[in-house]
Amino acid sequence: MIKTAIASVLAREILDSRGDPTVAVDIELEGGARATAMVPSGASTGAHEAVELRDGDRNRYRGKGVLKAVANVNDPIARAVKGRDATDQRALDTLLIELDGTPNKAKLGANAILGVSLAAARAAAVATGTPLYRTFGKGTTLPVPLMNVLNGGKHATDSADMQEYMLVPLGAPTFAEAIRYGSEVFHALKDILHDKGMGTGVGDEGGFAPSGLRTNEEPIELILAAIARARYRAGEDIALALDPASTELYANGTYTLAREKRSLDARGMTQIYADWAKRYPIVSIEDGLAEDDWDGWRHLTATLGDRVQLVGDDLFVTNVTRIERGIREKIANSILIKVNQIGTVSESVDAVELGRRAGYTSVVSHRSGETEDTTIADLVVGLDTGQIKTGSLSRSERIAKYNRLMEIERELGSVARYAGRAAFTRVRA
Ligand code: 2PG
Ligand code: MG
Repeated sequence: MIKTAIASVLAREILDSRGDPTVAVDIELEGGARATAMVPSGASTGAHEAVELRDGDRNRYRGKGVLKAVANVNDPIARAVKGRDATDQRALDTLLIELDGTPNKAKLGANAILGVSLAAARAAAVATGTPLYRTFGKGTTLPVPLMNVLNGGKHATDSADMQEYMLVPLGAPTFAEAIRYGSEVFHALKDILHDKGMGTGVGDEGGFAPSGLRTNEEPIELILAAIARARYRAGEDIALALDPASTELYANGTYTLAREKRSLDARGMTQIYADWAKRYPIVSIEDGLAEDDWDGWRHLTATLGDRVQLVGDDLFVTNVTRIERGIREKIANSILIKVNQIGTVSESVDAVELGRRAGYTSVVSHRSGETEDTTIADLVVGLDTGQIKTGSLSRSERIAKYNRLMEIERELGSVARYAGRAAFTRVRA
């Protein structure tokens, strides 16, 4: 008997941070090791993501139940993976991909497949007594957190059109200090919003979601004021990152900023980013243009790609085929890594490695619908990508990842290194 062979796999329906159903998978290995993984879920999803299987039965959870995905784990997948070695992630993931047999995991569901892939990784770590991050790679770098302290777009009701305004504490000496910087600025921002009579309720990722913003630039000014109030130096201690999630702003060749009653083409949007990048310490812009606006992206990359990290999220969907096209056509210079966009651990690793060979950075990312699962914290350390995006400084499904990273930093002790400014290879020192 191999102790790390899979003995049983059991899925169940749980709730995510938005109160919508998602998949949890419990795995037990022959030697008795057990682990659970929980699958995240997006709101501003890309059209080219792997399929998230939902039941569609309007009488349960408004159609969002995941009983079909659960059943797919409990029967065809469980039968196929039983007896397989959980420590051979690549072989297991290949088996899952073949069992599904579609290019986008439409048959079994990426939510079913990912639950098994993640749970196997976690169980293998337990069985072998290895820290989870070690099962993903040799990295000892703690990532710079991209902290989404102001939520707009699909993650809030009446806030900015653009989805995410993030703190980037790249000047901190350690990860734990980066968290402190972020927390202090988060609270300073709350005070500023309160003083201005603006709301201090939070959106899906724990950042403030004030109504009454006049422009999409105003959040930047508010955040810079918060950085100053917390006595940090903007650009030196803390830079900024944006995720406009502009696929959501796009229709028929036009980007609409409803709050400003403005419509722009890709060049107009690029102009805005170029102007902001000149006036503000912005080091990273994700999904500055829409998922299939390749021409626009080419222009954006040619205009800003030498100065600003340009991250493809909906553009690349953690999919090597789309990333390969991007590299070939000189589009973007960084990849957002979301495990549920592609559906297995191994394919996520492939995306990072492909990017690395082409000089693209990678940002490991949560989804707006999250759980208490912290696997991505270990993934980013093991893979050594140097950047993570996992939300604001509130809501425990976000904080759980930060707490896990602080634990890893302590555990690594003197070999731990904080990625800091060096993680942003496009940004001049
Ligand atoms: C994004 C993500 C995570 P969602 O656009 O980057 O912040 O949002 O999970 O809703 O796609
Ligand atoms: Mg995004």
